[in-house]
Amino acid sequence: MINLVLFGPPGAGKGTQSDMIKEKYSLTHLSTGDLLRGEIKAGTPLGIKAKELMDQGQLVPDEVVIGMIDSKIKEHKSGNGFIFDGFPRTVAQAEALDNLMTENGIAISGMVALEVDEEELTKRILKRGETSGRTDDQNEDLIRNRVQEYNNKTAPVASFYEGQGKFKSINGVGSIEEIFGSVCTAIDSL
Ligand code: B4P
Repeated sequence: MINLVLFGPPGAGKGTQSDMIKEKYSLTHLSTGDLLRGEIKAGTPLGIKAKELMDQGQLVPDEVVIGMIDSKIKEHKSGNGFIFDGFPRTVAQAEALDNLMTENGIAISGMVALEVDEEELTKRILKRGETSGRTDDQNEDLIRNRVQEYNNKTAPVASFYEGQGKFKSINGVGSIEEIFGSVCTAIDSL
């Protein structure tokens, strides 16, 4: 069983790589971004609140995303394992994830981080914004806010896994296939 955290700043390619990783290793893909966009589309009270924050480039409260992940872990824990994409995004979320995994008799195998510089991230997100319809993808100020939220609140999550000896970092710039090769090497070494 592999339980992987795929990590990196907004637009680093977490969603792109997750789609390929889940096929190769037959994992359950849990993306908090996708789950939140599902709530927005369904017009739920949670989705309405989340949209307000996401449209400002801010994180959604920890208890909301932890609650969503809790029910998904319970639902899929008998599978081959999980790929967590965009979660945990704060140290509080990382601690909660460790507790949820323990409660369910499983554990995180490791974190793989995609390293991408801010100029490249901005370029990718603006390009995606041309077709994604995502309101959080469409202007540079908003993207800067998202990167700032990442630097302040999310980057420390890497040290959390480094402290547990479960951290691997790879270059996230290059072709999607090249990066996938490096991701697989990192996963196989966990
Ligand atoms: P997410 O949905 O997680 O979005 P993301 O960080 O922008 O995307 P990702 O890194 O997956 O990029 P992608 O592969 O698509 O989060 C959105 C928002 O939801 C957050 O800002 C926050 O408000 C909220 N949220 C989500 N989870 C949360 C949590 N746990 N706690 C609190 N709030 C939370 O790649 C981006 C683009 O680059 C794509 O167009 C792709 O085609 C392109 N690309 C990918 N790889 C490339 C490569 N190698 N070369 C060139 N382009 C590439």
